[in-house]
Amino acid sequence: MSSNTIFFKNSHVLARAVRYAIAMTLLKEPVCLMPGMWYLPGFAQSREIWPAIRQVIAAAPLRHMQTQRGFKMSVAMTNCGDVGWTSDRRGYRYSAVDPETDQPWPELPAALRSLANSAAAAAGFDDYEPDACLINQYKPGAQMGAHQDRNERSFDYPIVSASLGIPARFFIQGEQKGGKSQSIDLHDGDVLVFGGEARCHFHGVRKLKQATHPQFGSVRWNLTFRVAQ
Ligand code: MD3
Ligand code: FE
Repeated sequence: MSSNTIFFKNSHVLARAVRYAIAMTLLKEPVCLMPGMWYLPGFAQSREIWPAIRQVIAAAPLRHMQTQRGFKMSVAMTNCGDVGWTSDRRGYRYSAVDPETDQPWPELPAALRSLANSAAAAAGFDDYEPDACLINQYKPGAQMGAHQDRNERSFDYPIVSASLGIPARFFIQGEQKGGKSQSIDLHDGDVLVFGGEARCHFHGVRKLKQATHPQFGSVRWNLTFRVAQ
């Protein structure tokens, strides 16, 4: 019997883990999943960037922002960088100050800047210098409806997204809202880069299922790096 034989009752679950491990160890190159959308499985080391995230949320606490229609978002958010994404009854926009404190957002920590820069470079975008990083915290039940990110001054720069903690199903449509969705489950460390024609596609996150991550517990974090100004 070969040394890599596996007998296990839940072999379908295990097979998924093994497939993922193989992808992580063999994929040295980013994968293009659709024009402009690059998948870098396991690119981010969540343990290495966690201190930077903790430092940001200590200075600018997570909050559930309101939509223009007055609904509370199920995702808790904060920002770091020169500007931060905020939403309230007046609408959404980038702001140089945290509206909760009227103080500037915390600086973009070097560990986060370097993650965004190296992920963008791996996907073929050189000299990526984000000026904003939105930090999203999802707990089971949280979701993000289909939307476009169009508040940035230019769409010439990619958006880099890093996921930490428990998995979530990300979906992406096209230029039209409600078009056919394509989905991918994002796991701890997975990075996506959206440039070119994927930059303005509608996208969102399905309702988060209960799960536990050994480091983060029942939480998912998502960092989105943007060139906003
Ligand atoms: C495709 N965040 O913060 S990350 C967002 O997982 C957002 O928290 C989701 O959508 C999350 O705006 C998805 C992937 C993502 C982010 C921005 C994009 C995909 C994108 C912008 C344009 C196209
Ligand atoms: Fe988005």
